Amino acid sequence: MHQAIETKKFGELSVSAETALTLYRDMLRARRFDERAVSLQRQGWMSSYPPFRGQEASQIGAAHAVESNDWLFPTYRSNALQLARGVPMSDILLFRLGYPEFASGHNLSHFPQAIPIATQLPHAVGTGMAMNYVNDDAAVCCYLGDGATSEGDFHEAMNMAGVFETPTVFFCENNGWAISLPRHRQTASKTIAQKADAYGFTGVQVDGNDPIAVMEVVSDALESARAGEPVIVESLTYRQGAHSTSDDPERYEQSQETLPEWRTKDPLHRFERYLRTHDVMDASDKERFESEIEAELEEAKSVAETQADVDPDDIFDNVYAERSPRQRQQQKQVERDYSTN
Ligand SMILES: Cc1ncc(C[n+]2csc(CCOP(=O)(O)OP(=O)(O)O)c2C)c(N)n1
Ligand SMILES: [Mg+2]
Repeated sequence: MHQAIETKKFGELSVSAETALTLYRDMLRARRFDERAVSLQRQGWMSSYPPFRGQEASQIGAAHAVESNDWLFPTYRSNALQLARGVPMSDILLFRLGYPEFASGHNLSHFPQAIPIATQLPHAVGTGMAMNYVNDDAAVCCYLGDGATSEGDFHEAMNMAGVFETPTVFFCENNGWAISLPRHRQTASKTIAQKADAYGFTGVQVDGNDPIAVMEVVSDALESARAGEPVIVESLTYRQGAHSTSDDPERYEQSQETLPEWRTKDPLHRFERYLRTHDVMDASDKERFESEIEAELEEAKSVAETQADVDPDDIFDNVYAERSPRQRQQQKQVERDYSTN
């Protein structure tokens, strides 16, 4: 039953030193962005933020595998992925401040972050069907968490992808948690990858703390998807921080299953040690990256702070062609709330 599952673990350096250094830089950049975003939220700068600390290798590895014309379907936790894909830091900050996505006009085959769990998956498969209809060789990579695999949307999307042979890669970041629910309470399946068996395609597990392994596995998966065989990649990673800045993991942490040490180790520190051992980078590279990233963060914050105030009325746009009576009622309520503040 499990022969469709392959496992790849941290191995030999199989990419050029230049690529490895770029992966490291992107991971460091994502880590510093995440730290700054949490700190800004704590200062009251934005109302909430979902940290991805611990998932940098997984997301940056996956971002480096997709081609520029491939379609991405991210979630609220995919900020590292979006940064590596070229979405400016200021766009992500502005989105958290309530502005529409991609305020800078970034437009690289990139769907908005899905906040409702798993709703992006049928959309991703539909986009894959569209690629087949128009004979476009772009593949579709959609991102989901372990918790999303309990949703009907996940199973419908997997089923359609298998039947219609859509060019879809399901990249599942298994970070051990769906808010306070540990992975072993989410599904009785031994692995998430094996769920592919039921839908007639391949499932692969990868060490999500190894950016090179993730990049290779996702590249292979995309190649297979382009040839008409979808793949689900289960990236074994770990959420080091809280689910969101409104969450307190100390209240449920003890319910975690026992995870092996490699799983909970810090991917950024591990990759840095690995690159230094292989003489791919030294302290001066890191210093240079740190100062470039700090300048970029400052610039992004000031871009976000100098935007015109967001118009609360925007939330009613792009829902229906014409506002329904209920929406008009809600709109009046918003107007009243804002005028009294
Ligand atoms: C349809 C829907 N149901 C419930 C929620 C509330 N919710 C927000 S995050 C989350 C857990 C998701 O866990 P997982 O898919 O593992 O992603 P992670 O947060 O770990 O990245 C839930 C249940 C939601 N956003 N959408
Ligand atoms: Mg999760």
